[in-house]
Parts: sequence; structure tokens; C-alpha cells
Amino acid sequence: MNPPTTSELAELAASIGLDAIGLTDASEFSTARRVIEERKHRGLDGGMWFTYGRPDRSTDPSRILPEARSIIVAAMAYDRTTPEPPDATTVAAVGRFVWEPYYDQLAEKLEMIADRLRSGGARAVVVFDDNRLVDRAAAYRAGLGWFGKNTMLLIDGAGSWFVLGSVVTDAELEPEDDQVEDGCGTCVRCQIACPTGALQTAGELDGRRCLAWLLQSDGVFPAEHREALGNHIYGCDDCQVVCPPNVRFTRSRPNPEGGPAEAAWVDAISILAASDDELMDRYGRWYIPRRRPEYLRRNALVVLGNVGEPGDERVVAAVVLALSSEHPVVVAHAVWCARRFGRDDLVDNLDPTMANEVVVAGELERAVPLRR
Ligand code: B12
Ligand code: SF4
Ligand code: SF4
Repeated sequence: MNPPTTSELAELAASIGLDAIGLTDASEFSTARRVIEERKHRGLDGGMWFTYGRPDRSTDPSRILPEARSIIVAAMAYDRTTPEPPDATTVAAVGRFVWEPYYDQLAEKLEMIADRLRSGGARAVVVFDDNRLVDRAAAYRAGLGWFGKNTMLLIDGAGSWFVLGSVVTDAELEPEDDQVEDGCGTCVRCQIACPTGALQTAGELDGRRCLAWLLQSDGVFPAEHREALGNHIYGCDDCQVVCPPNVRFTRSRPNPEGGPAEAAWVDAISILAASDDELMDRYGRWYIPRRRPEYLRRNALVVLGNVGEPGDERVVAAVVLALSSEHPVVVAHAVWCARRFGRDDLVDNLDPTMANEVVVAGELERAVPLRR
């Protein structure tokens, strides 16, 4: 086996556009496992699977590659500057980690690193954002950054606008296990900024309250967090936007183009008007609960109830259309939306069979806060 040296890997990473790289050994991530199990025990997973599903597997690199010896962990920056929203009151915000297919871009780069290892006779497996590895714990141990109070992995001088991924290999590489010291200090901005109080304890995310997770969960969107959802249609960046290292990084390295405007904002009305196929075609990359487009409509209705103007004819027409949906979850959230606008009259003509569906009947009984 003729594995590359650490400096060769660093040079290769920089030349293919990876922003940071670190090395660690392939031993188990026992702290991460303990933390995940303990949080799951307290219900903080909020029904999430991912690394919560099989923590024994996600924290053991030998399940990825039985002879694993080393892990190369890499970070790739994504968009930082928010483009101006279009001139409409019904626009919804998309988390910036999906403005472009960043994970595909990251995967391509990680495969180049893996190919270099393979050409030296080693085995190499690329993993990123799936359930096989705890990406942030790997990045932390490889000395890439520190765990912020918002639970993000922050890179010194560059913040958290990064996706992370790894190459697990059987090559013996020299680990750089110098962990980065905490850089949050006394700052608590993310904890204050979280609209639902999901970060009440520093460094601990309560999945039952996190909007990023609730938008990806199936069923009824929890009524107590609907107003807090604001205009988020997919993902939530609130605990990163306020983070001082991110603000400094954005200032020092703004995107020349200011971010891809067409991907940063989505008209909630256009989601409600689109067919199933159109929705999956446009947003199929997102984690949509059960891959069912009605959940995109559910999320759009909560957003519309928060940002739409009750007197806007387009808004009213979109709610009326949603009230005639064949999906109870869509009708239930359309009921909430109509009532939020003080338009109980729109609900009066509901089909009686639909009105008896459990989720719809539940909404009909619910007191709804009027738009202020
Ligand atoms: C499940 C998951 C989610 C869940 C839960 C997130 C969470 N915080 O646990 C949901 C759906 C909410 C989510 C949301 C987002 N996610 Co996500 N998600 C994951 C996934 C699949 C697993 C994360 C995990 O294992 N969570 C379990 C908990 C226990 O892990 P942890 O928080 O890292 O735990 C450590 C710290 O708590 C620390 N610790 C323990 N005690 C203490 C105490 C203190 C004081 C501190 C500071 C730390 C600390 O040790 C723990 C163990 O290592 C990873 C991909 C992967 N396979 O790893 C992506 C990942 C974490 N997500 C990512 C992104 C980009 C996001 C979003 C920004 C997307 C968006 N815009 O909506 C948000 C950010 C929300 C947030 N504040 O975390 C990136 C993060 C990149 C980075 N720089 O950190 C990852 C790594 C994907 C990737 N490969 O790039 N995500
Ligand atoms: S992603 Fe949003 S809801 Fe989740 S912890 Fe961060 S600010 Fe709170
Ligand atoms: S906002 Fe402050 S406390 Fe939160 S992650 Fe950023 S630096 Fe740390």
C-alpha cells in the first residue's frame, strides 16, 4: 500500500475546492454514542431516526469498512449571502444548505480523495449526511472545529456554513487529533434566536421543537409551533444567521453573486397550485415526509397563514383550493389558515366526510390565533 502523505491530501483537497480537511483514526465515537442514547432516552430525538435509529452503527466506522484505520473529514462551504426576496407577500424561505446540490458537489470531491487512496492500493468509502456516520463528531475529532451552542460544527475563523463528509479508509494515515477549543465563550445568540426554544440547553437540540425537523416530520404540524415557523418552508437557518463567526465570515467572503435567488425563495401559492409531479420534480431533493407531496402543501399552508395577506384574492383562492384537497392533512392545515385570516366562512362548506376525518375534525375544534 502506498498511501498519500498528509500534506499531499491537504494539497489535493485545496486544489479540488474543499475548504478544510482533517484526519482522525477509525476508532468508535463512544462519546457521541453515549450522548445520542442519553438524549434519545429523554425524548429529545422527537421521533428522528438518522443517527438516532442505530447509534451503535452510526458511531462505529468499522461497520462502514471492516478494516477501517483512518477517516479523512472534509468541509465544503455553501452560500452565505441571502439574496433579496421577490416582491410578493407570499414568499417562503428555503434553508441555504439546499440552494444548490451541495451534497452532490461534496460527494464528487470526496470521491477524488477516495480515488487517490485507491490508486495507492487502499480501500476507501465515501460517507456524508447519511445514517452511517456521525459527521460532526468525526469533524470534531479530526480537529476541524468546535461544537457550537447551536450544535453546529464551527470552523475557526469561518463559522458553520459548511457541509461535512468523510472518506473512511484502511490506509494508516497520521491522525491530527488536535481538537479545536470552544470558540463560543459567553455568546448565547443562537439560543435566544431560536424561534421555538429548541436550544434551551447549550449544545443540545430538542428535536420536538426544532423547525428544521418538524418540517420534515409527517402528520399534523404541531399547532404550538405554527406561528413560530414564520416563512420557513424547508430548513431553518435562524440559529446560524445570528452567529457572530458566520456574520464575520459572510462579511469577509461574500458570494459575488449574492446567492441563487431562484432557489432561496419559493412562492407558497405556487406550491399549492402545483401538481404532485411538478412538486416532486422541483423539490424531490428535499427530505419530504414519506416522499408525499401533500406535506409540502401542509408546510406551505402554515407559511401562508403566517405571511399571506387575508385580503389578497390569490391567497384566498389558494386556501379554497386546498380546502377541496383529497388529503386530510392538507384540508386540516387549510382550515387553520382560513381561520387565521378570520375566514371561518370558507370552512363552512367542507365536505362532511372530510370534516369527519380525525385530523380535520381536530382542526375544526382548535382555537386559532388570528393574524395580527
Ligand atoms: C439528524 C440531523 C439533523 C436533525 C437534528 C440535528 C441535531 N442538532 O442533532 C435536524 C433535522 C433537526 C437537522 C437540522 C439541521 N441540519 Co442536520 N443532520 C443530522 C444528521 C443526519 C445527524 C446529526 C446527529 O447525529 N445528531 C445527534 C446529536 C446528538 O448530535 P450532535 O448535536 O452533533 O451532538 C454532539 C454535541 O451535542 C456534542 N456535545 C455534547 N454535549 C455538549 C455540550 C455542549 C455545551 C456543546 C457545545 C456540545 C456538546 O457532542 C455530541 C456528540 O458528538 C447529520 C449528518 C450525519 N450523518 O451526521 C446532519 C448535519 C448535522 N446537519 C447539517 C445541517 C447543515 C443542518 C441544518 C443547518 C439544515 C437546515 N438549514 O435546516 C439544520 C441545523 C439545525 C441544528 N442547529 O443542528 C450538517 C451540519 C454541518 C455543520 N457545519 O455542523 C450535517 C453534519 C450534515 C452534513 N454532512 O453536512 N439535522
Ligand atoms: S434550526 Fe431553527 S428551530 Fe432548529 S434549533 Fe436552529 S433556530 Fe431553532
Ligand atoms: S451564536 Fe454564539 S453561542 Fe451560538 S454557536 Fe454562534 S458563537 Fe456559539
